[in-house]
Amino acid sequence: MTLPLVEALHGRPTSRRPVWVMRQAGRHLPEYRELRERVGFQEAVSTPEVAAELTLQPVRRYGMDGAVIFADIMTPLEAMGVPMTFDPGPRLRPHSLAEIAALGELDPERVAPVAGTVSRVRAEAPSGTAVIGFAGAPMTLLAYLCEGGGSRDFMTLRAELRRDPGAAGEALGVLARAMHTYLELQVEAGADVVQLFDTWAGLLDRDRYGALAVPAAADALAGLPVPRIYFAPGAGHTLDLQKAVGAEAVGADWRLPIDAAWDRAGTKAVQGNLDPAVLLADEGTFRDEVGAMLGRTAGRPGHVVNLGHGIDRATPPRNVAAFVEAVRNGPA
Ligand code: 1CP
Repeated sequence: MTLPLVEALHGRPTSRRPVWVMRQAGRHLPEYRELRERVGFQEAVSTPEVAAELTLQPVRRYGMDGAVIFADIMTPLEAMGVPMTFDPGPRLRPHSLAEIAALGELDPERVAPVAGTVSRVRAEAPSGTAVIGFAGAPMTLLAYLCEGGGSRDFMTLRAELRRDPGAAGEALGVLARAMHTYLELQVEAGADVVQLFDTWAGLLDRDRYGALAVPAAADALAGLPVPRIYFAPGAGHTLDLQKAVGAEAVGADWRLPIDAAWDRAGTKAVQGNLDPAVLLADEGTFRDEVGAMLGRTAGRPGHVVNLGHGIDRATPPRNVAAFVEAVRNGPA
């Protein structure tokens, strides 16, 4: 059975436009919050039965074309020996570039629970639903490691990239190799698609983005035998550089019209790009915006419908259902 999500990522025509939502397996869902009252975040990620259940909750509820594995971009770093907690975002000790380069390789055994989740989800998901594996892009992982957690502007990262670009390149190389291993493992376990999240790379200027973030992301994705999505929100100023990552698709945030973002990137496929805030509005309002977005790519195979970033946790589930229905009833 062909998967609409996979077909679209190859730029081939599909009978329906595939749709899924970033952060769909999370806090906007009452069934997620109910389960998380009993199970901590890290325990959920490292228990394949629980992680598979959380992955499948939104698929059952909405009939999404993609099931994104319940884990975090920081999960493989924990497996590489970086202690952290989640509150709700990751918190860890700030690391020097030399310490990051010394993290070495990822031992696949230590991320075996994620592989277990992937194979469970592949076995349990509806046959037309693609299983989406993912990793954090090296630059975004470097940002969390240098800073010791989330930050509005990741000033430490931006300073470190200038202080010692050579050491930054080495640290990125180590992270790229580890994420390549991690993604390979997910593909072997049954992932049909992979996505690389470069959430913070958009904070960089074009020079550093092109010289450091792009080659590291390309190395993480090189040679994987499934279609690949590269997503760097807030990075419209680098869309023309993103093609060199080598992914079949780029993710587009909501800041540019989807066709403009797609043309700038010049990739086979594009994913996005409704503003997540739209789903907080009333249904009449967002139906118009969904229609306008679909109209911009009508008749052009290769559009995977999604939001321009993760779903907001205050989003009413009925609006997500209405969004999926509007896509299904829209032009192919
Ligand atoms: O309390 C909770 O429920 C924990 C919140 C949470 C969840 C549900 C975190 C902590 N991570 C996750 C799951 C998660 N994270 C998924 C799988 C579920 C899905 O997508 O449906 C994925 C793909 C991620 C990826 C992720 N984690 C990104 C990249 C995506 C993006 O939105 O740009 C980033 C930047 C993170 C870091 C992170 N982990 C958690 C939080 C709250 C954050 C972001 C905020 C911060 O940096 O502090």
